Amino acid sequence: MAYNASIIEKKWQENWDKDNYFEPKKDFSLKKKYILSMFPYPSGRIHMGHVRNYTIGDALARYYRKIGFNVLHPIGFDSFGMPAENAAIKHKIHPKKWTYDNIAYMQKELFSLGFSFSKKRILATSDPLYTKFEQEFFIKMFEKGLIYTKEANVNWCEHDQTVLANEQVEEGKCWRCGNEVIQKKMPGYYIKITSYANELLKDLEKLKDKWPNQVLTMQENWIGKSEGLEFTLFLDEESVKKVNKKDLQVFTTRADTIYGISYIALSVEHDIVKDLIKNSKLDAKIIDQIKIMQNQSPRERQSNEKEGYFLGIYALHPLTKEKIPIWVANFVLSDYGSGAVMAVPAHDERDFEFAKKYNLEFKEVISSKEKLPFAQKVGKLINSDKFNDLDCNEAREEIIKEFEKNNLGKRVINFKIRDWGVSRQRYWGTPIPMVKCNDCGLVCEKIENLPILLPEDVEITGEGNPLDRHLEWKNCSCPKCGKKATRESDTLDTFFESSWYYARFASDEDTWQNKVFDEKSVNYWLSVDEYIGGIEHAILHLLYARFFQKVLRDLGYLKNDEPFLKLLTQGMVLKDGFKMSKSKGNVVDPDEIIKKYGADTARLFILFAAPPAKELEWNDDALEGAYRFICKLYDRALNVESGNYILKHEELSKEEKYARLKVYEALKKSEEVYNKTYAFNTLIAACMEAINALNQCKNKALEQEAFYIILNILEPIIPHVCFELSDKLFKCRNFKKLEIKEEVFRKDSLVLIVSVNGKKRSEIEVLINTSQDEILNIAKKSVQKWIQDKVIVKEIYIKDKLVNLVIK
Ligand code: ANZ
Ligand code: ZN
Repeated sequence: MAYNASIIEKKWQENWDKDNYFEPKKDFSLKKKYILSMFPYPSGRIHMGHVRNYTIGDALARYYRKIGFNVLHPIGFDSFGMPAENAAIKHKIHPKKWTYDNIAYMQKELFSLGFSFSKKRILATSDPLYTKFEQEFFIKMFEKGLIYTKEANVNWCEHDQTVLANEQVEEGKCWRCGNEVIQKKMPGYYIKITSYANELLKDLEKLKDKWPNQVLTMQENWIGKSEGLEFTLFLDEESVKKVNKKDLQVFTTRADTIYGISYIALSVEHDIVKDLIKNSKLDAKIIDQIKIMQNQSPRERQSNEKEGYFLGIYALHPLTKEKIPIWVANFVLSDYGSGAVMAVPAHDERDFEFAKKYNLEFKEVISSKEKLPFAQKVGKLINSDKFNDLDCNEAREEIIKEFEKNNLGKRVINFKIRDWGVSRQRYWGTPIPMVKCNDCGLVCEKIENLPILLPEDVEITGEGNPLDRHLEWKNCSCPKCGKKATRESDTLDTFFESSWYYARFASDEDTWQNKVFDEKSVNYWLSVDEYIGGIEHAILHLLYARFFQKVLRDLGYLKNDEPFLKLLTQGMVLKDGFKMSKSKGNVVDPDEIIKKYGADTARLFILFAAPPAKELEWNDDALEGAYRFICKLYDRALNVESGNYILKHEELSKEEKYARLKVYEALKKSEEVYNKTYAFNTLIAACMEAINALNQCKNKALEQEAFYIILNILEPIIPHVCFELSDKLFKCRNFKKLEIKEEVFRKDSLVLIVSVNGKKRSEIEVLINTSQDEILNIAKKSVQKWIQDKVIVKEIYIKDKLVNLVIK
């Protein structure tokens, strides 16, 4: 009977369904594993990246189930977001219909791949129940002061007509559509991720060696902690008259270079700059130039050539009281530190370039043999008065202390991370549950009125937010005073939804209707033990979710500090060297592969082609190869005879012993791979080797044992065919943890070194258990030509290692 994937796969998928095979057990005394692959956006169809993501997760989930763990392996859909609206505009189909049709289709596709997901815990983040609890979180966070509104410059994508969070701007472009992002002043809701900056940074230590280093470093840099001195600079008398200000604040991480200041640089948005412009204290031409810079995005300013203008005012050096010129410069960020830099061109590269361009002074204050500028952190201070000769690290401390003692400044910690703006001016999202009342101001919706759902009768044109035009929905009564009021029409950033779905999954589905999390269940299942997903979320989702876990902990909902104990970031799937994508026109449709070869082939290929973290280059020949391997496995296994045979290791031939060794090597490898390295490709290779070695063997008992083990090891990877074969051969549907038999690794014979007068002359192979006398005889024969005519004065035998003959 030839291998027929479609019949076998359909049969086993039905069997698994019937038996609720993959539902998590509700017995919390069992040891658990929570295996989660990042949930998909319902874009329409699944792609190869999904197949890879879920195959890796599924292999782990099936492995842990097999060795006795209670496994939670859920799936859902991240179903709010822009593409649904874009489809609505393009195809005149309602975003809700588009989304839920896609979900239905993709769900079918996912289950056709045999993924062992729980079917009882499927959710979509656009479901009313999900919205209800999400809005509850929003209100709890607002009441706790973790959410606030402000009008600020935001990142705006003209193409998508919406605001973007800082994390969603990649190299100045929109993370979704790639359009250049512009700045726009707008009101919006912000979440205080900054108040968790320290903990988010500190807890990265808990993830060390469990998350890829690259991800940890990216998060560390994004949070961007730096410690330094913030001090007050006083303006000289003349300048005070010009700007009506006495002083300004400066932040430096290099207090040790304080005697090297040659100018002060202010950002284009600094109050002093605005003041000078307002009061026309600058040359009209310069004002025009500054205004041009003000209208540029921070990114544009940074990437342009260094540019600045002298402002005609001076500050007094805090220690020497010398006059220092104050400039405005495009390289100074307005929202970092205090938007002002003490420039030390001798030791800082940016300051150096600027000083060179405008012919400003250089003052060297750290001795070094290198050429300027050297942003070095070693060396002794020079030209620094009483701090001369101190090591610069030491000097940094001493100078901060001096400032603190004289009340001139203080030690501060600055973070680069900014609060998370979550307002989106779009329809297809979770409505922000807030109401604006003329009398009461901003009021939270009442918890008992949740969820506030989207109205469905909207017209989506791509212009403006349809919720703004839907007056019936927008006009409401104030939850506090009952008078006429209006709803907030912005919706939430979809990353708000994806920040807590993992915790919702951990809650018992029987309680989903009534509460967001049932305590026992979430305390048992969380944290996620293995999280698998794309590196593109290194900051974005993975930072937001870590933040949410801590917030939900502090609101009393959850217990742990971190959501994901281990993280595996899978590499991209490429074809012809490029990421598979619709726009490149190089996609391979998983459905086609399943139709032609079956799900098991797709899964085997994906795991065999590359280790999970590496890029995977699509290869049609390798896909064929995977298919042929499964056919061979199928044929070969069906030749294994049933019946009771007892395996006696001693009675196996040399080839058979070798084949058995290969089988057990694969078994050993499987433990290492599933528990530690995830190098499934090496495990598959080991199984292939074992099957090849078995080709030479006739022993029926050995064949039975070998195929029992191989099917067992491969079940997490190619489950359908393995279930089919084990059922046929062994009437077995439950794979068990296997034992490693040491006898297999025991060797029959030994190789010994034979030396004469300490010099190696030959090697001999002897059977284990050979007597010492016999060994000496064999050894002597092997070195005949060196010992003939000589007298052996001593025979030394070191067990299992060597024989040495001393001759005269
Ligand atoms: C003097 C100095 C000398 C500096 C030196 C560096 C090297 P991090 O480490 O990223 O926190 N700085 C301060 N505020 C700034 C702003 N708003 N825009 C641009 N640069 C700003 O960077 C801190 C350093 O960046 C500070 O230390 C300051 O320059 C500059 F050899 O002060 B430093
Ligand atoms: Zn009111």
